[in-house]
Amino acid sequence: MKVGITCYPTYGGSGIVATELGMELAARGHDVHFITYANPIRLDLDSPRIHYHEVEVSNYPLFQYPPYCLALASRMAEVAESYQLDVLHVHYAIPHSIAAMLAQQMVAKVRRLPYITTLHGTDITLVGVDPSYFPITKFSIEQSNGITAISDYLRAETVEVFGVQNEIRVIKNFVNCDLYHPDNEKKGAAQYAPNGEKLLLHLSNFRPVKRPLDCIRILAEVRKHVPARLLMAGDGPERGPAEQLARKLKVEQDVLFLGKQSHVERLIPLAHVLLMPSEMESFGLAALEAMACSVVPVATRVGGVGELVTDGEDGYLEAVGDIEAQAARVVALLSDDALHWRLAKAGRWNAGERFCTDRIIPQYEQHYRDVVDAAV
Ligand code: GMT
Repeated sequence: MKVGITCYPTYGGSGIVATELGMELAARGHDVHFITYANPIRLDLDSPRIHYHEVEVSNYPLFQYPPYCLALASRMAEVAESYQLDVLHVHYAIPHSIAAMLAQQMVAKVRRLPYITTLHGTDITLVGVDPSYFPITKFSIEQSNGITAISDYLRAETVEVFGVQNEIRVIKNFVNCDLYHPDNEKKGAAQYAPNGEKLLLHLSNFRPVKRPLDCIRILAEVRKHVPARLLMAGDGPERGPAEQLARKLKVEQDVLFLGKQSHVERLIPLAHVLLMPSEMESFGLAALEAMACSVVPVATRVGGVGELVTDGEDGYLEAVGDIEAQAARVVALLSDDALHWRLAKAGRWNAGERFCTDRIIPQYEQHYRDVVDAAV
C-alpha cells in the first residue's frame, strides 16, 4: 500500500508511534510518505520505501497565526495525487484530522482518499476538550473513515466526552523488542554512575502532565536509603523548575539532565527503574519501552497505564503525587535483586507477548485494508 502519515514530528509519544509505525510498514514492503513540518525525530530517511514531504508554512506579516492546517491540507492533497496514496493516517486529532478531511475533499474528483485518525491522549483528554477546539475535534473525528485509539481507556473517554458513535478500534502502542532489549551487564552505565550507583530514568517531554518534579522528589527520598542517580531524558517547560528543585533538595549532583535523546533504546537498558509519575497517561509508551528493556516502571495509576503494567507483577502503580509510596517501591526494587529480577523478567515477557511489533503492526495493516475496501 501507499500510506501517507502525518504526526507531530518533534517530541511526544504520538510522533514516536507514528514514526516507528511508518518504519515498520516500510520494512514490510509498504511505501510510506511522511507529511510533516519537520523530519520526525526517530525517522531514518535512508530506509527503503520511506519518503519525506515537508510542509512549508508561509509567515506573511498579515498572519498573526500562520495557517498551518491549510498548508498541511494542501501538501497532503498534492502528495496524495502525485504518489497515488491509498490512505492517509493522521496521528493526534488536532489539527491533523481536519487537514486530512480537507485533503480528501480536494482530491475527490481524481481519487478516493480515505483517512484514519489515531487518537493518542491529550488530543482527547486535554486539548480536544478546550471549548475552542471541542466542536471541530468531534467533527473531524466523526468524519474519519477509520478511528483508532491507543487504549481501551482512551476509547471510552472519546465515547463519553465527545459522544462519538463511530467504531473506534483499539490498537495499542507497540515496541520493537529486537531494538529495545535488556542489557544485563549495564556496562555503559558507568559514565552516569561512576561509583556503581543504581540508575533511575525519567523520559518525557517535560510537560506539567508528566510531573517531572516528582522524579526529583522521589530521588531525594530514595537516596536516604540507597545510592542512586537520576537520568532526566527529554526537554520541555518543566525542565527549568526541575533543575531548580534539584538544587533546592541538594541532589543536583545526582540528577543528570540529558536533553532530547534520539537513541533512547541505547539509554533505557542502562537504568534499573523507570519513573513515570504522570498526572495522566492514556497508555504510557515510555513504560512499555522500559519493560522491553527489563527496566521496571514505577508509575501512577492513571488512564490506560493499568492496561500495560500489572501492579506488583511487572511494575508498580501508585497514586499521583504520592512521593512516599513511589519512593518506597523504588527503594524496594533497588535493595532486593531477586525482586527486581522477577519484575524485570515479567515486564520483558509482557512487552514481547502483548505489545511487540509483530502483534500490533498487522492490526494497522488490517485496518488500512478495511478502510480502503469500505471506501470503494
Ligand atoms: O505524552 C505526551 O505528552 C505526548 C502524547 C502525544 O500525543 O504525543 O503522548 C500520548 O501518546 C502516547 C503514544 O500513543 C501515549 O503512550 C501517551 O500515554 C500519551 N500521553 C498522554 O496521554 C499524556
